Amino acid sequence: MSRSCTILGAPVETGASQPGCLMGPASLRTAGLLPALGALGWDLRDLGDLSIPPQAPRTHANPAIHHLAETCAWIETLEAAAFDAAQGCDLPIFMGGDHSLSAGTVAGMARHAEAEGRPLFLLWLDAHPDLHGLDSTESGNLHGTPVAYVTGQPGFAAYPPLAAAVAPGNVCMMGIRSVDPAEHARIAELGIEVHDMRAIDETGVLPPLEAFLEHVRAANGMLHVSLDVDFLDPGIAPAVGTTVPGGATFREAHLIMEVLGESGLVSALDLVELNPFLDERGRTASLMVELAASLMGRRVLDRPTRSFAA
Ligand code: B3U
Ligand code: MN
Ligand code: MN
Repeated sequence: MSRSCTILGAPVETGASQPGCLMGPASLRTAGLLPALGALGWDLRDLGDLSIPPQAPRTHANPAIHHLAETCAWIETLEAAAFDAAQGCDLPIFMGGDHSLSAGTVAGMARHAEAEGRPLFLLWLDAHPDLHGLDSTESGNLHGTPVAYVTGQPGFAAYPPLAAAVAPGNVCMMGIRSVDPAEHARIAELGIEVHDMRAIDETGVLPPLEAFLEHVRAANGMLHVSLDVDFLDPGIAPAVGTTVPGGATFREAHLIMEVLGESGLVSALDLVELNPFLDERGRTASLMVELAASLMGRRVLDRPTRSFAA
C-alpha cells in the first residue's frame, strides 16, 4: 500500500531579515515537487498555501524584534495545521517560508507525538542553531528562535503557549557553522547534540546520522526533519538570505536524505528559507526538490534495504 503525504505551503517571510521567502512554496511547486513525489508512488494530498489575517503590530521589551504579531499568528496556524496533517497522513511536508515557521510545525508534531504516546526527535539541518530566546536575539529576526521555543526554553511568554515540548536531548543538529554567543551558551547548558561542519569534515555525515537514528529507533520515536537551505554550501544553493560559506556538499546532503528515507523513521519534513528572489535560474529550488525526492525514496539503482543494528 502506498504511503500518504500531505503537502502544505507556509509562505512566511516575516521571520527573516529580507523579503522573498514568501515565494518559496510557489518556487518549489514550479520546480516540480508534486510530480517528483507522485512519481515515487506516494499518495499525495496538496492542501495549498496557508495564510494569516493582517495583524496589529505588537512590541516587545527587546526593541530589535520585528513582526512579533505575524510570527505568533503563523505559529498558531501552523501548530494546528501540523497536528491535523500528522493525524491524516504518514508524512506531512511543510514548504516554507522562513525558519520561524518551524516553531509552529515542530510544536504541532510534538503535540501529535505526545498524543500517540511516542517521543518526538528533531534533526536540524542548518548553518545556524536557531536557539535564540526573545531576549537574546540581536538581529530581531525571529527565524533565529524556533529551536529554543520548541524545546520549552524560558522567555517565550510573548509566543503562543507550547502544548508539548521536544526534549533537548532528542535534538540533533548538523551543518552548524554560525553560532552567536547566547546560542553557544545554550548549546552547552542544554547539552544539545551538535555536529558542526568541523565534525562533519572529520567523520563524514554517516556515523553521527546513524547513531542518532539508532537513538530514535530505540525510543520508538517520531522524527521531524527541518532542512534549511543554508545547510547547503552556497555554491550549490545560492537562494538564501543568510549564506554561510563551507556548507554541506551535494553528495553529503543527498546521502543524508537517502539514509533518512531508508530508516523509515521520518514523520515530518520542513523545507525552509528558500528565497527565490535570490535564486539562479531555479537551481536551488530544483535541488531542494531533488533532496526531498531522495528522502522519499528516489534511487539511482535498486539496492538492498539498508540494515540498521537492532
Ligand atoms: N543567529 C543569527 C543569524 C541567523 C539565524 N538564522 C538565520 N540567520 N538564518 C540571528 O539573526 O539570529
Ligand atoms: Mn534556520
Ligand atoms: Mn540557517
